[in-house]
Amino acid sequence: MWLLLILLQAAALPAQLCEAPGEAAAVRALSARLLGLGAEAGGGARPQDAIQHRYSRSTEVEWPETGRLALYLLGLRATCPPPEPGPQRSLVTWLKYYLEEDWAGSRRHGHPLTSYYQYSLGVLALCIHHKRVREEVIRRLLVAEQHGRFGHAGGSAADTEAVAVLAFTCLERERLVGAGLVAELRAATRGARRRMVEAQGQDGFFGNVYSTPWAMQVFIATNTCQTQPAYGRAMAALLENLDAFTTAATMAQVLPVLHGRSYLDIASMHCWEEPDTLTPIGPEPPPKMPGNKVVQLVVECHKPRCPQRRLYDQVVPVPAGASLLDVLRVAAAQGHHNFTFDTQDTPQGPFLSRVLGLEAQQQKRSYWQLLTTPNTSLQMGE
Ligand code: B12
Repeated sequence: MWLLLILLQAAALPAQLCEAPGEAAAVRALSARLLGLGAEAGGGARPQDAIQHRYSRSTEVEWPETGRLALYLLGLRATCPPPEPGPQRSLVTWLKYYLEEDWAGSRRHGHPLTSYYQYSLGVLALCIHHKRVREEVIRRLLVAEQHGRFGHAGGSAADTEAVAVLAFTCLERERLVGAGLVAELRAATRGARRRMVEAQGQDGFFGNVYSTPWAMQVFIATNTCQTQPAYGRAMAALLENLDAFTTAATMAQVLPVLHGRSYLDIASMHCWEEPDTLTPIGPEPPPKMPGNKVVQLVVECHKPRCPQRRLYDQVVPVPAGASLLDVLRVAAAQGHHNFTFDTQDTPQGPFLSRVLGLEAQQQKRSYWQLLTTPNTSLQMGE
């Protein structure tokens, strides 16, 4: 729900430079679908009450929640809360603390306890709240960017790179760092933008469809959206593929861009009442495909965790339109081959957390990767 808040106010921002050409109806429909998801997930407690409760309960941190708190604070600010001292003040302090924990973790382990993606979100959210961050904390991100340390095993670094560069641009724009560091951040931003343009795919995407909105925010935030042809190509590709954005998290990442906005605009929003004219649209059931298919479901786990590499290899008959999640459910229901799995709900959808009793361990940076033969990483499992 907190992701949603950033978007609803998009219309209440100052003059627009990078607006999506045409397609206003499709963009509005996407906003209405996100509103529908928010209404579904909203349930009882208001998100701000739940968050306040969580952070007032204890002073002990089990594991930093840098990214979630950063996103929440960005969303909260975008809803134009009453001026400080308000609830956001203590949350900003928590975020600063989490970021420090992540920084200390990165010195010990060579990477933040959460991830560089969450670390970047933390720096960005603090910057949007005009909070200074120690130079050493910023330098950590800068050095990671300069040395290409943003990738996850088997995953693209495009999303993280873009969020980090947005954070750099914010620090520069809000004048929260000294002249020497500004020059370095500016150089890193320029370099990253050039690499994004060079790596743009034939399909118009920077990375894939989901990382493209983040990359486009970089062009918006650095006022290069109008002069850079790669931005126009990416926008055209995005408008052709809006159906790919079905989860709250991905919708929240794409909608600002479709309004020609970046998260940096939150820092200078003009707040006023908006007419409430958007009607939520509930999620549509996926279209039914006739017929059946068989899927070869293989589970592998590497040493040292598993002495035996291949843990499962069975054929699973499913309806033609079945998602990976459907396949896993059918395999589990088959029972006689003892297949089991578990998922965790995230704003991104159900995250596969346990297979055959083996749990993904965030703290040990192990996770279940979804591949299709021979070795292609899936973009989604639903
Ligand atoms: C970091 C990251 C990961 C890490 C997460 C653990 C960690 N150490 O942080 C790891 C490497 C494990 C990971 C795995 C995968 N990821 Co990932 N991931 C990200 C990234 C860069 C940041 C997520 C984050 O921290 N968000 C901020 C925090 C505060 O929000 P959160 O909701 O708490 O985040 C959690 C969930 O997002 C979850 N998560 C991460 N990835 C995915 C993917 C899916 C499908 C789901 C349901 C959940 C999920 O882990 C996050 C940390 O706990 C995003 C980029 C983006 N644009 O969002 C891609 C992203 C979410 N991942 C993506 C994908 C495709 C995957 C994989 C399916 C890749 C694969 N083929 O195996 C797997 C998930 C497999 C599974 N077991 O279900 C896509 C999702 C696209 C979509 N359909 O919505 C994204 C958008 C990247 C992209 N541009 O394609 N990912």
